[in-house]
Amino acid sequence: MQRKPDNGSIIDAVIVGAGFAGLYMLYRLRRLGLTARVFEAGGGVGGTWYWNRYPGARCDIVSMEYSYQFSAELQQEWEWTERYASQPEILEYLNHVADRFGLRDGLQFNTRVTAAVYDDRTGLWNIHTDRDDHVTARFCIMATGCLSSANLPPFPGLESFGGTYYHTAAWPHDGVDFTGRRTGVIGTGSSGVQCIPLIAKQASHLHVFQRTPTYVVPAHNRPLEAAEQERIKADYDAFRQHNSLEPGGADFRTNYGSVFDVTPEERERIYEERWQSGGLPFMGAFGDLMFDPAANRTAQEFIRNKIRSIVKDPDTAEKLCPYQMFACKRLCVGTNYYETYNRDNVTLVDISNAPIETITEKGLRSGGREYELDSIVFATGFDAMTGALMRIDIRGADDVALKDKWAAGPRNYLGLMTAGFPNLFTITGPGSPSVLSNMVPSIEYHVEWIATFIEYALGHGYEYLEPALEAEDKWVDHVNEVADMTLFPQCNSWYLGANVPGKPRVFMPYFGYPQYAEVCNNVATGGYEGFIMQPAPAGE
Ligand code: NA7
Repeated sequence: MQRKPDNGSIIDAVIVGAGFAGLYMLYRLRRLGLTARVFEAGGGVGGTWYWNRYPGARCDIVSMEYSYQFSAELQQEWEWTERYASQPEILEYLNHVADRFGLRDGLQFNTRVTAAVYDDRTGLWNIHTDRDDHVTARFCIMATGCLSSANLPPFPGLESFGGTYYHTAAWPHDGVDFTGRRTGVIGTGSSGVQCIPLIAKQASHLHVFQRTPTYVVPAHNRPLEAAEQERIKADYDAFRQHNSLEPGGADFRTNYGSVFDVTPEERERIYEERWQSGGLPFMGAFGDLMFDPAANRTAQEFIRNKIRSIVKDPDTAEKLCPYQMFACKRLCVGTNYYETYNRDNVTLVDISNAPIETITEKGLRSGGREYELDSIVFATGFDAMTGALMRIDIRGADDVALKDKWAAGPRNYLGLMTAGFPNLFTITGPGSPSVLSNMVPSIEYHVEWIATFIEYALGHGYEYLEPALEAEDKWVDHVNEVADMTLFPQCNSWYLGANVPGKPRVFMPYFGYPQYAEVCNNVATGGYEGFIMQPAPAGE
């Protein structure tokens, strides 16, 4: 059913989401002289950084890289205080960006987009919200984020729980005090790894319920020295340019040589050096780590040995040892993570063979035993990459639902547009480097690409943009071929949708930021090959 727009006028674009992507998209469209409105479910800017306020929440990409580069002035004037920015600091940064670039009047908070419906007659999108907004726009741009739809598995009995419970991705704004509380954390991905050491310091006892152990490398977070910051700022462009050529678009100091080019002693030395310097660049130690299982096993063994050397109780250490491919689930970056299991008030419960049967009034039951808890923290992750899109009733040409088109997994061209949904863009959607890259440069790349495409199209009298089905099919095949060359698809990760029961098992991100950017640059400079561009439908 068609509904009338609230004010009868047509705007150029609706943007869904006010995180890094939505804010910058608004800025770029305004610079083109276009009208745009941003709807955001949260009560402020920030996207995933608005919601994920759990103790210890911080980015695992260093702050000098996890930041916008579109404005040289912004880059120069903003001072990060730590090597890895905490959630509050990132939120402060995004609020500063919203103010500095005068974006606030384009943002509408506490408003969830419920439906986006394309009108074949007019070539316009009708966007509806839970606050009864009905807006008509030429373009609909999904800046909905990759990790924004929280995954709370349907544990039976949750409603009977007599204590308090929280999801890491919907954390109370005034914080939670676990002092004196018997607490359980379910989940040991990045969120669990970050919050467990801090909750352990407060709780009277902490039970960690672990289904799959993950590889955790130390962050070695520290204050960011002024000299270090100044050195980068002296030639920020060169720093950014260098990083954009890395596979993940971030400075992993990638060594493209093989694990087997060096002696076992040299390999150990290199791993140790990476372990001591900390963070995700551990993945850059050798070029074949994510391609050759034998190479990968050497990193696995190094980390398992580290766990055994840190964790005093051999039984607990063994339970913490992962055996899946290293980093094929997102590598976690922690602070005192393994050390926390040496505390007397922390117990690791291996639920790999004894899933949580039910939440009870007093706690939860697993393996036939009841654990009494005052608080439960669900660190159970996200319906990643597609979850936020699927929550919106998106209908394209001929009233086809995106849910139906993507029932067997997402399909699109360049991760940017999907056939049958004209003028609908996704920023860092599946089929693009997104979560396998430094998100902020990937977002900026997409925003600039989309803005340039829209400018080009409107300049040529085209108001109808859609990828050709053939181009889309080829791109989907290519994304899969590239993924299959790597070890990433080889374990149950959220990259594959494996963490959400019933979700189709498809590897969603594209591996290789520089290669991806090259393809997209060529498509643009070649006159947008693979896209259908036409004048707007005549309408009524
Ligand atoms: P993740 O990485 O998806 O981790 C979720 C954790 O929750 C993981 O250990 C899961 O075990 C566990 N989980 C999920 N469902 C269940 C059930 N039903 N029972 C027990 N345990 C469960 O999410 P995060 O929030 O930690 O991190 C997401 C990304 O945010 C991260 O990768 C960074 O990019 C930032 P599993 O491994 O599936 O066996």
